Amino acid sequence: MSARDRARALLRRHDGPLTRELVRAPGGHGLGQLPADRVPDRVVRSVCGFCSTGCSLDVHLKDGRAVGLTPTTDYPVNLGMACPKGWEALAPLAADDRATTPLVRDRRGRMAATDWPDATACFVAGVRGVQQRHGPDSVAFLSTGQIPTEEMALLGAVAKFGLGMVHGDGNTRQCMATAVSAYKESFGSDAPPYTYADFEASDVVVLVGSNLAVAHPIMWERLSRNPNDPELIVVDPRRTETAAAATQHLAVRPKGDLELLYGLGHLLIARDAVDHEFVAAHTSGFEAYAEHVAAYTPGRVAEATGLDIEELHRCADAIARGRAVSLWWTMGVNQSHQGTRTAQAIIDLALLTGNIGRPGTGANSITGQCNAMGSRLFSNTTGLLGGRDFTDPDHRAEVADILDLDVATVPDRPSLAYDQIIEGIADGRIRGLWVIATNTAHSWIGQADVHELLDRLDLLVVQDLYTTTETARRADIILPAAGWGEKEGTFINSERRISRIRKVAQAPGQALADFHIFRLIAEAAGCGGTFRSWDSPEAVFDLLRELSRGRPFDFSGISGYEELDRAGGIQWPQPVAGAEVDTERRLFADGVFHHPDGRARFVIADSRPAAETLSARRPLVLLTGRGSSSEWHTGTRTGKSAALRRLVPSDPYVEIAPGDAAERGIRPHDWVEVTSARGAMRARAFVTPTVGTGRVFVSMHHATTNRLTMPSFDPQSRQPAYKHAAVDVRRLGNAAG
Ligand SMILES: Nc1nc2c(c(=O)[nH]1)N[C@H]1C(S)=C(S)[C@@H](COP(=O)(O)OP(=O)(O)OC[C@H]3O[C@@H](n4cnc5c(=O)[nH]c(N)nc54)[C@H](O)[C@@H]3O)O[C@H]1N2
Ligand SMILES: Nc1nc2c(c(=O)[nH]1)N[C@H]1C(S)=C(S)[C@@H](COP(=O)(O)OP(=O)(O)OC[C@H]3O[C@@H](n4cnc5c(=O)[nH]c(N)nc54)[C@H](O)[C@@H]3O)O[C@H]1N2
Ligand code: SF4
Ligand SMILES: [Mo]
Repeated sequence: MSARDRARALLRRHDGPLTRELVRAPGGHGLGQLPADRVPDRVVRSVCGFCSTGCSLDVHLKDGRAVGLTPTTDYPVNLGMACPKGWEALAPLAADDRATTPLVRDRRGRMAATDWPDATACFVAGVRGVQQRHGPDSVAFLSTGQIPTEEMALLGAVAKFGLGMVHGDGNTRQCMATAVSAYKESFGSDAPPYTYADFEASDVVVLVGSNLAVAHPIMWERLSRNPNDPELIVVDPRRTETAAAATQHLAVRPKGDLELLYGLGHLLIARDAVDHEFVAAHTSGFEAYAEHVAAYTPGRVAEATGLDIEELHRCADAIARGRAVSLWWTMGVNQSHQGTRTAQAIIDLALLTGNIGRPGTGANSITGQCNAMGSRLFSNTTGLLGGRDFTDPDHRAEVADILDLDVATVPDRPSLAYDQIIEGIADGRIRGLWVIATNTAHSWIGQADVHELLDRLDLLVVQDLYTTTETARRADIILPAAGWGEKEGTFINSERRISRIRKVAQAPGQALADFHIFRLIAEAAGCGGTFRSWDSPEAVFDLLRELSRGRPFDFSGISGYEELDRAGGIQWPQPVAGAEVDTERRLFADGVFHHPDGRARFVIADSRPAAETLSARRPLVLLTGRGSSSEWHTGTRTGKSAALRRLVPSDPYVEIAPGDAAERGIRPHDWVEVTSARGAMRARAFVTPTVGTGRVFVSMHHATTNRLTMPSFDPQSRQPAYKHAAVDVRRLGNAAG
């Protein structure tokens, strides 16, 4: 059979049917009031494809078509709730700008529609051509935390073991890299220890750099069900919706967290709030920690953080008194020039006070994307499949053995990280890039350079749902992908719960699940045989179970998809087949951590200044982040829902404090220009005291925000520091918008 015929045969098999099972009889949520054409004849259960909360959704099918959805009531995550994005999860599928055929740039520079055999042949010829001209390392890929684990694993395997790429990273670098490096060093493995029930079981909850009410609304709902009338301490320079609901809001100076956390350690030791038994039995490095924080006196910390000494004492008192203290962090910590050390200072506090392994406790990194947790284990980017190391010959041999590969195809060098790949484009080492389910041209830090660099590539392939993303518009080849709802696989949520997503709609035109696109590419590249056993998401799930065996996240005891369906999602680890397990489980109940000595480590460091200093010309700190619970990142999906669009401002806006606005003659709703040393953006002034004097906030959802951000990185995790840059704001004439 020719390559073209093989591709056609594969294609026929890939255009598979919708999920058949009747998961649950339709009912509940007022379905009786629906118009006749919306009353479902079947309901299929899936997990939401936006954030890492992992809410279960019952998708309504009528005559084989998805006509609506309702949040699942009997699911341990969301208990019948969903945020606006979850309710609108089907809307992005029907958009006009869906990529429906492969597109390849022709000789005259225009994108021309073609079929899959031709597009995959062009893809392979393009990749091979660049590799032949500039060396095997000159083509890299950028992947994502937003496709099923089975697809990520296949992508990483085809790219590295099939196409010979060495370099690949993903958007989880922008997001979770810091938590990964912090956990690995402190606990011995990447292991977020909590279960969502912990939100309800604490009597003290500390949120550091997390706007939970906006970014994780259903976790926020879980927290509001806490019956203990908990002390809620929010550490955020801004008075966010989350901070406004706190019993203590510590409006820390941006990037002052490390000093604050050491200052709290100092005060807790002074109060003898140390769990000596736990520290002695289960940790190492306490003496050095105690010595280190001795220097972080309340006076010094107040000075460094802009907080009052009384605020520090009040916070330490609450933590000291707490019986079950949980500490949670998100991007206010991870996206910092010293993110890893800051995350570890949070972990230090949990260890110090013995707040780990019990209900309502933990040092808990909240994840971002629906399957960032899957990408942390199986994306095969900077780490080898299953949390392994490319440079370790035993690890390479293990993977080759499980996957029946020639071990010589497994790279023995680690990959460049995202920022190094971008740098590689700048210095000519990287000439080809394959971008899957991420929108680099909008979301990467320091956007002005990135646009120019993407345009400089010999080959840019973008695999996305849409032809119109900032990145797709620069592509030489667009591979049209099916989206959430149009394919099968599993996600892993923030609390380590593995759940299924289901095919409830047909992808439009020739669009295919990423899984099938990777299979077609392997076939076109002549390495289809290597991946013969990877022939369905469920078959890959079996390979992943094998790859997990004996690792800290071992889920080899899950028999397969059918068991996931029956249990309604299962948290890792699950090493023993057939074991009766709780639906809500946390790690480290036995006090045994993943370092060889079984102990968790206190890690300490000195605080360093942020990369960019403020000046008379640029006296304001720029903070960026999520704007509302109705917007998702670069807006390619949420922007397609009329209902969600109505819930958000149509113009870009910048939050600025009343004093800072008055000083610049800026009135509410004026058009202004925000400028940094790298670029400028226009926005409406949203004059509000919540942002704090000397700071401005711009949401990441605007295409122009990352013109302003300053490319600087955490040295341990290489995560971008999106939340600190020096800027100024000036008023524009009112017609300026
Ligand atoms: N609606 C919606 N929800 C989402 C997403 C989305 O795009 N839209 N994205 C998902 C993803 S991928 C992620 S990673 C998460 C992110 O979830 P979060 O991290 O909660 O969201 P952010 O708004 O990025 O940042 C949180 C807060 O950090 C604060 N901050 C900035 N600098 C500092 C600092 O120096 N110290 C402290 N303590 N705080 C600081 C900001 O003011 C902001 O309020 O959200 C997920 N959920
Ligand atoms: N200034 C600033 N910038 C930031 C942040 C910040 O706080 N401030 N946060 C950072 C963080 S935490 C994150 S996670 C990143 C997110 O940044 P991105 O990953 O760039 O943002 P998304 O809009 O989620 O892009 C996902 C892309 O994948 C496509 N897609 C969706 N589903 C599928 C699928 O199933 N298959 C394929 N092939 N494509 C699909 C979508 O259409 C979209 O184009 O942004 C980072 N950028
Ligand atoms: S909270 Fe997250 S997982 Fe739940 S419905 Fe909203 S976006 Fe989806
Ligand atoms: Mo993220």
